[in-house]
Amino acid sequence: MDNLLILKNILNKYDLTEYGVCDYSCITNFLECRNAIRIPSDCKSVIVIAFPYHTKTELKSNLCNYARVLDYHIVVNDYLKKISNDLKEVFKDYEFEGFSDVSAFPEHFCGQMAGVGFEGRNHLLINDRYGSFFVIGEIATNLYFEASKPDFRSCNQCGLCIRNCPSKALNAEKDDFSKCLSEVTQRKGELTDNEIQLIKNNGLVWGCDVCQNVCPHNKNIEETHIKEFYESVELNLTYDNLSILKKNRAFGYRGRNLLLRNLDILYK
Ligand code: B12
Ligand code: SF4
Ligand code: SF4
Repeated sequence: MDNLLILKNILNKYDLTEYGVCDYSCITNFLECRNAIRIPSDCKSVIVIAFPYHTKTELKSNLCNYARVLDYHIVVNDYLKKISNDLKEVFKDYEFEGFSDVSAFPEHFCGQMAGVGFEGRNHLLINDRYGSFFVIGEIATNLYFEASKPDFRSCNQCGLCIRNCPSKALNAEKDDFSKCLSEVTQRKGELTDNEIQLIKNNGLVWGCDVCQNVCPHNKNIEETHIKEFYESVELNLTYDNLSILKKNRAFGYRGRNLLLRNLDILYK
């Protein structure tokens, strides 16, 4: 059987339909990451997979969408391990190494090259089925898979993400992600008065989804079918559930003090 068909059958087993393959040789913009040593030395292909996480609730929340569900690093890496094991059973002589987020791969770029989605002006990758509400996981391998067709479509360039960005990180002149509310909520140490006000005005303890919520490509998208996500929704981080959520949410790694600081900004 053809390599791609075997891959398709394995991913179908996990109901993962939005994926593609990017040639390793086309990646020149690697990020600095301690995990880089796990990339197979004779790597040929990168299998890029979209993991949708939106649970479509309209209720008010003090967390961005991905932070309302089980830590995607745990969930995605678990899927990637299972998929890698399945692949290894068929292709015994080859290596398969999974990564997500904590990765030397520039995941936007790899996703675009693998045809998983196109780049939005808000810097997020947009998929026809799930909009931009998915995280990316990839498997690097020294087995050659034929590369997918890259997705060079453009978003509709309506400018809504720029006009609504609360921190002006997205800017018609020049974007500056050091201002991004998502970045501010995870920055350790003292925040400036403006940054404190930004957290207060937006009512968010962790992350920001404004540039996704306003995007027309996110209308009528499908919600997640990944049970680890839809079964674990917790809308708010509170003083009471902090100890529990710290253990299994993507924000846990930043530590209790930072989360308490953000809660205090909002509620004290
Ligand atoms: C650092 C980081 C951040 C930083 C900086 C973000 C930034 N845009 O620079 C902060 C903390 C602000 C952040 C915030 C968020 N992040 Co983040 N982040 C990352 C991380 C770890 C590295 C990104 C990076 O530094 N890339 C390197 C720089 C050079 O790339 P770049 O700025 O995107 O630019 C390159 C290309 O993308 C391209 N490019 C840039 N812009 C454009 C535009 C067009 C039109 C085209 C064609 C190309 C292009 O050219 C550049 C040169 O190579 C990635 C994971 C990873 N390993 O890739 C996740 C990642 C990008 N983040 C992700 C998410 C979900 C978010 C948030 C939505 C989380 C939230 N809800 O709060 C926000 C969204 C903010 C935003 N609008 O981008 C997801 C994106 C999923 C998706 N569908 O696209 C990723 C891929 C993690 C994952 N595993 O899924 N993030
Ligand atoms: S995540 Fe929020 S602050 Fe950051 S660019 Fe998007 S809208 Fe702006
Ligand atoms: S809000 Fe408009 S400009 Fe921004 S990413 Fe979506 S379609 Fe593109």
